[in-house]
Amino acid sequence: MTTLRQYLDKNRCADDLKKLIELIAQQAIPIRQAFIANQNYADTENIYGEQQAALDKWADIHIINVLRDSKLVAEIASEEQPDIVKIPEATSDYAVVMDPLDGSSLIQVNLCVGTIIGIYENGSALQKGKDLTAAMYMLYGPMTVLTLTIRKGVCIFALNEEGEYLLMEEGVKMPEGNLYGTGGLKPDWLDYHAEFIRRIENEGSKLRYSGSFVADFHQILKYGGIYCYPAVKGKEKGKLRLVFEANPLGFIAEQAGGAITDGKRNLLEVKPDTPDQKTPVYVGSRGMIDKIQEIVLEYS
Ligand code: AFP
Repeated sequence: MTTLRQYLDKNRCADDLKKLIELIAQQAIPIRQAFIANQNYADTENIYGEQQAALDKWADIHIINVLRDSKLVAEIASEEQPDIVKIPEATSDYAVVMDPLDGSSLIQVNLCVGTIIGIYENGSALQKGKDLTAAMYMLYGPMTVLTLTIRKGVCIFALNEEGEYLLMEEGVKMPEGNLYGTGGLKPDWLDYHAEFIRRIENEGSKLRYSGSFVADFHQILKYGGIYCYPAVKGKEKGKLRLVFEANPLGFIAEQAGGAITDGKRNLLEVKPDTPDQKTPVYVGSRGMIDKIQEIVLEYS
C-alpha cells in the first residue's frame, strides 16, 4: 500500500511542505493518547466566550510547540489563541491555520472529533481560502484518518498500528448525495434557510448532524449532501470561523468537486480581515450549493 511519504514524493511535494504535512499528521498519535487524561472542560474561555475543553487546550499548545521547534512555520493562527503566533526564528515561510480539536463538546461522549489544518505559503495566515497550499484534517474516530489535499485532488489515509499512514482512497469525489446537517436553533433560522431545509427534506434529504463540523463534513465528503451552519436571528455571522474551520474544509470540498458558500458568495474568495472572523457556512455537493444560493437570491 502507498504510504503518506510515498504519495507526497510521487506528487513532487516541496521538501519543507512534505516535512510539515508529515509532522502535523504524526501529532494524531500524541493527541489520541491525551484523550483519557483530558476528558473535562478547563476553567478558561477562548476569545469567543466558549469554555475550552482540556483536550482542545492541550492539542493547541502541543501543536504550537511542535511547529515552533520544527522552524518550518513563520505564523500560526489557532482558534484557541487570541492572537496570531509569530515565529521569527523560522527558516521556512509557511503559515498554519488550525482548529486543534474541532467538535470539542463531543469529547466527553466519545463521538468523532478532529484536528483541522490549513497551510499557506508566503508567511501570512490571513489569506483567501483559495490560496491554500494544502489543507488536511485528522479524524479521531474508530480509525485515525487523514484527509489531505495538496491541490492535486483529495486523498484519504488511515493510520496503522506502526504509526504509518496508508492510502485508502485517491481522487476522492464528493457525490450528489442526500444527507444534510444544520446548526442553529430552528426558531432562530432566517426565512431562506427554513425554506431551503423544507425543500431538501421534501426532496428526500435525510438529517445527520453530530455537533462536530469535521466529522459531519467527512460524511458529506464521502456520501454527498450539505453541512450548514447558517446565519440566525441575532447572529447574522453564524458561529463557524472562516479562517480555521470554513476555509480548510471548503478547500478540500472544492478539490473534491464540491463547493462552499455563505449563501451568496464562494467563501474561498473572501479575504479575512481578522483571524476570528465568523461566517455562515454551507459546504457540500455542487447541486446543494447551487440550490441554497438560488433560494437566498429569491429571498433577497
Ligand atoms: P469547536 O469544538 O472547535 O468549538 O467547534 C464546534 C463547532 O464550531 C463545530 O465543530 C460544530 O459543527 C458546531 O460548533 C456545533 O455547534 P452547535 O452545538 O451550536 O450545533
